[in-house]
Amino acid sequence: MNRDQYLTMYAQMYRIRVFEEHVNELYTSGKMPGLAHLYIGEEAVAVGVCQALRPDDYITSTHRGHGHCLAKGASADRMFAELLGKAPGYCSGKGGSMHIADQERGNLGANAIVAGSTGIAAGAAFAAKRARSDRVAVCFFGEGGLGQGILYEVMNMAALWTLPVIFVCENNLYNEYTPYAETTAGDLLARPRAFGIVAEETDGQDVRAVHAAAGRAVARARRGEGPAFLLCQTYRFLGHHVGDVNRGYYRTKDEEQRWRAERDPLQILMTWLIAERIATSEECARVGEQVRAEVAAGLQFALAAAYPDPSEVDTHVYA
Ligand SMILES: Cc1ncc(C[n+]2csc(CCOP(=O)(O)OP(=O)(O)O)c2C)c(N)n1
Repeated sequence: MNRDQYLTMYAQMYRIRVFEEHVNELYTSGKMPGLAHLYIGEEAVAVGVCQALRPDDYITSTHRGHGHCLAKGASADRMFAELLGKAPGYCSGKGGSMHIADQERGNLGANAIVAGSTGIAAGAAFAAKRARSDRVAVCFFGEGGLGQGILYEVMNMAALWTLPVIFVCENNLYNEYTPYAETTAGDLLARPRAFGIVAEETDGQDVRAVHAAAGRAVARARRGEGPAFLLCQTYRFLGHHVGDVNRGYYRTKDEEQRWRAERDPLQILMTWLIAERIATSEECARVGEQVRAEVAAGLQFALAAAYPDPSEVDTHVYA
């Protein structure tokens, strides 16, 4: 990895952070319809994985999908437009936060059904294999997905058919308001391994660790060696969704403050870049300023954009 690649990873994580801060503000000030599940705190997972992918590789995403979409190369202006239901949005404003997709960059879509998109990713991997391309498909899912039957059907097929699919489990410790340990038995990595799938655990707050682990999984899949499973240990800094502001009944403020102070993925990368003399704190600050300006301009674009014409209400909604 060279300096530019590290700074790109820093900028991508920063872009997700700032985008989501705006989303939180849009929602709490009543400007955004629907609901949003923020990814703040988990940025290193999406960025570390997507930086190991090519533009023509596929991803599938979740209800907590803004970070995946931005990390795969989407731009903030059209994403804000989508969240606000505006015409220039990636799905003409008809998908919103939980159904955003960006086909041009291989993002086959967010999905509100827990683990629902694992089957779509395996399908994309199957298609890539049949077409004799070396594209791979990544499916992101939360550890709540470990309780869904579809994941096990998909892992079984992916292993049997040696599909180039990488299962990225984002363990942020909570399924909605329930600690995952109360719902999930046994050794998590033993589950994919039971199907013969190579599985690895990584520090989801350290973008370099995620990137290295994802790189290994992607290289195997491209060589035709089949699926892999990446367990990324992470934490969401905010609520399950934007309305989940009083979290005291399921986790403590102390715990949240500890993660923010000690395990912030942006801080971890910046500290390392400075310690290794790859970038100065001023250079990192400049990257942050540029990203802030770009995201703010994207928001203004979306706020000023038109809603879709009412005559289009039934276009793009049926296949
Ligand atoms: C099949 C299904 N069951 C229940 C829900 C309601 N639900 C939405 S998010 C969520 C918890 C998801 O936890 P996890 O998969 O760990 O993802 P996280 O929200 O932590 O990112 C649940 C149960 C759903 N969307 N889909």
